[in-house]
Amino acid sequence: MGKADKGATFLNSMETDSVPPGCTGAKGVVAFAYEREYTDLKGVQSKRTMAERLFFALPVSISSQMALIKHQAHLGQLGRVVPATNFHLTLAFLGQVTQKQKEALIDRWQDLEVPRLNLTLDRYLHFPKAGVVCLGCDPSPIALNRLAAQLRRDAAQHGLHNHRAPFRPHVTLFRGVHEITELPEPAPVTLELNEVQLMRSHREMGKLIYSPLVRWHAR
Ligand code: 2AM
Repeated sequence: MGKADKGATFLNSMETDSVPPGCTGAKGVVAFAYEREYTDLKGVQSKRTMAERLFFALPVSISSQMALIKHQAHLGQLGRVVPATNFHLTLAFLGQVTQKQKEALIDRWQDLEVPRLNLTLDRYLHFPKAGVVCLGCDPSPIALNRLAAQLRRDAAQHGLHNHRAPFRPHVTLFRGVHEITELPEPAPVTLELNEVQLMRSHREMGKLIYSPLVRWHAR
């Protein structure tokens, strides 16, 4: 059975056109990513490597993006506003992934099963170390927890990012927020979740771009 027949949709060709000048790479390989979002990764991003910064995430529909934009407006200038096109719910951050690791990863997750569920985000969260303010929820539904745990365990077992903090579903609204006094009670937003994406994070002309490489749909 071919890869696409098994439920995963591959979106590689779009990626290869955006290799920055001066960067060599075979088709499908993109050569660098150097954002600095999290302190524990400082030092590794500023090198050019034949690896990509990848993560598994759930996309946010256009209607939910609209609701989240209202939350950003409601909260005001807390920090750098995350553009709506970059909204996502991270399941597992993988860190820098080589081409070989990426191929093996996609192979292992051919038959990834995506739960279909509604997730209500009902509280603002501030993660001071990461400097982000998010809309999130607690506790996480069992099906989502299980999926995040599987992806995270697999990543750690294969030499990729090892999450120490527990999974806490959230969509990041602001970055660069290190001090905060109090956050109000939010109006809840319900996300309809039915798709997982393997995402690549990179910069183009200084702009942070998240591009889906593979998509899996709930059946
Ligand atoms: P978040 O905004 O949902 O927290 C791509 O870099 C995405 O991976 C980020 O948007 C962030 O998701 C998540 N991420 C980046 N570095 C991370 C880290 N060290 N630990 C956990 N998640 C991280």
